[in-house]
Amino acid sequence: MPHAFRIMGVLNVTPDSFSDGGEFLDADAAVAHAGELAADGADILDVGGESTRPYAEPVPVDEELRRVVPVLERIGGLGAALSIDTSKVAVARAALQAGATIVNDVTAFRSEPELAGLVADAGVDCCLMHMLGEPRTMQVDPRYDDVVDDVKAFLEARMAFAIGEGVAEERILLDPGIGFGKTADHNLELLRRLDEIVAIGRPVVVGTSRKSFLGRITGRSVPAERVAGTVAANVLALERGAAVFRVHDVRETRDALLVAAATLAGTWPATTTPTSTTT
Ligand code: HH2
Repeated sequence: MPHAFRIMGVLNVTPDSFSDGGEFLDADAAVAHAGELAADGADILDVGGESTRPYAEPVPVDEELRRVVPVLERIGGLGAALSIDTSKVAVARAALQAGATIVNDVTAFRSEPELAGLVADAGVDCCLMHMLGEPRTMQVDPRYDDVVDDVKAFLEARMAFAIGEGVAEERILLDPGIGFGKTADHNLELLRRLDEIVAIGRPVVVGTSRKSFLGRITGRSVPAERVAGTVAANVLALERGAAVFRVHDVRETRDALLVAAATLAGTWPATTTPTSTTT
């Protein structure tokens, strides 16, 4: 189906995430928020215990486990698939045991290459994301020859690595890594030419949600005030073929993408029942 999409709701069990740090560090608060995200229409819940914001410090494995596992164990019945946002084998292994079926690695198996073997053996999905450098340094003067060509070549190489480690190609999702070692212009160029990433042939994930380039454009310095900017970016990404939308604001994103998809397709989405034909 053209422009089918899935929404990945962000569940950050962290004290320091850039837009919602500390809000859901407590397991009860995280579980309650997961329920809201699922009720709002999240198809996937992406649980993370380590912030990847610029200049973030790494989190020890024990602490990351302590944050995410108890939450994953309690949110499996919400009807959404569970994704673990981690680069660590030990965290991914525990998360898979606790019900996750997607490994979202912002380092695309560069941080711990053995993670590819775990994904292969478990037969689960993985998201491979582009990042220039690492969170502590990625926003220090990022440069590319051609950002889209460079990101595309990187993703193709990481996909080849994963397949070489035994991951089935149909289990791989790709993500250009909006905001990860990119200027605002790099992010805009990636979104404008997203069809070139889509052309690789795997479903593309986009994570624009509340990110700082939206604040640069709109003048909104508070991340939670960037929802409309997020929605605009995601609608255009849908038109260019993105398949999965990683967002904090599931309800607003879902409504916008349903309308955009219906407009692009010329048919009503199967998931909604129109209540009126006159308005
Ligand atoms: N962005 C963030 C974290 N994980 N994963 C993918 N695949 N794509 C993204 O764009 C992406 C991601 C950063 O957002 P957030 O989780 O809200 O912030 P933080 O890393 O500070 O927890």
